[in-house]
Amino acid sequence: MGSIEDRIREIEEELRRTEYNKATEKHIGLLKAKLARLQMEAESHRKGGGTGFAIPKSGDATVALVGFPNVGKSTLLNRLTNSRSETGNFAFTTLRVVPGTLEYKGARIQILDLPGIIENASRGAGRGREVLSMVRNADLVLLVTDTSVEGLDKIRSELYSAGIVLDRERKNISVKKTNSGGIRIHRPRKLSMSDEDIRDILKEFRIVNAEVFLREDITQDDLVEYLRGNAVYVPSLTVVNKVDMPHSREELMERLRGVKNYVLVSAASGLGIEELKERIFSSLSLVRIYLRDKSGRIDYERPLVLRKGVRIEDVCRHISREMLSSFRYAIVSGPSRRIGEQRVGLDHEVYDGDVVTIISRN
Ligand SMILES: Nc1nc2c(ncn2[C@@H]2O[C@H](COP(=O)(O)OP(=O)(O)O)[C@@H](O)[C@H]2O)c(=O)[nH]1
Ligand SMILES: [Mg+2]
Repeated sequence: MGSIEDRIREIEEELRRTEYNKATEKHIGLLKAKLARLQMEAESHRKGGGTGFAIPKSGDATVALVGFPNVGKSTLLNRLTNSRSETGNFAFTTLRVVPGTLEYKGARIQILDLPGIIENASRGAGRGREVLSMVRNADLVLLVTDTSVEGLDKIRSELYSAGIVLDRERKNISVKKTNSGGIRIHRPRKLSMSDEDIRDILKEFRIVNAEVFLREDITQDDLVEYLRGNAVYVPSLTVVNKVDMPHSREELMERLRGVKNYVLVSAASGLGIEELKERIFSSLSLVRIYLRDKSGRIDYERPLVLRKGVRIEDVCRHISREMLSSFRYAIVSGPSRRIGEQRVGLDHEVYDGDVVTIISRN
């Protein structure tokens, strides 16, 4: 039996060799569980470190540019933001994380240009690990490539190994370990996994006594991610750069088959950049709230920018703690209110473009 790293490599190799079908599905699930557990083990052996890269989040949201060297990330950052990131026609120009700010429709969006994600970054090669830890904190990942559309799968799987799950939501799962009684499973009405599948995966994580609560349909991946415990779920947008260069449109479309969310741009000429800004903005699901002050003035320049799903309570909390404790009611007009104005309480959900007046007790 070799080192943990060797065993990780072996399993990855086997996963690559194994074709996915109904007959191998179960086996693949178990391999992934084993892989996740080994990765956890390897993680705990490694030193923390890597804080040299940390850049504090700023603005209303953070977007990470991820891609192989030379696809044009730095050029793109310069095009989108006020920053001046070094560009050059050779690999690894960007050795540090370079932040910039995109101001768009009243929102301030932090964009991070990250050094190229290189092979096996998740296992600690090069400075990839630090880069990946920055990606974990992002609200949106831009997968940058050129018209060759190479490496997207590679990057996705590197991110996945680092616990960054793209374009899926966290599932409602909870596993409470018990001292005895075996595995008890509370199944939702519809569940594609059998009790045996669930037990086998738990066993890979050395769990033999537990209560498992599932409130929606899940897959093996969802369960492994939960048990591994470090998953973050981040949306992504694929940016195909350098479309100003000669290329076959037909072949490009063929290569992009199966890529759901993409934008074609040229960072060099500016082509597609406005559309990209709009897509970044909409992918972040930001909610801009315009506050009306006591004198009735509305600041249309500087909205409060929060995330979809926020309520009046969140709006108050963002203004100040006192605002929340002295809250009487709020008056809302705009998209969340069909006609005119409405008096609402703390529970009221606000929508992008709402105008809000907070009425306090004093
Ligand atoms: N033709 C063309 N070249 C580009 C474009 N964007 C970047 N480049 C060039 O590609 C090379 C690598 O760009 P850079 O931004 O340093 O890539 P990075 O390594 O991903 O940060 C440089 O020579 C850029 O001038 C583009 O849209 N079109
Ligand atoms: Mg660069």
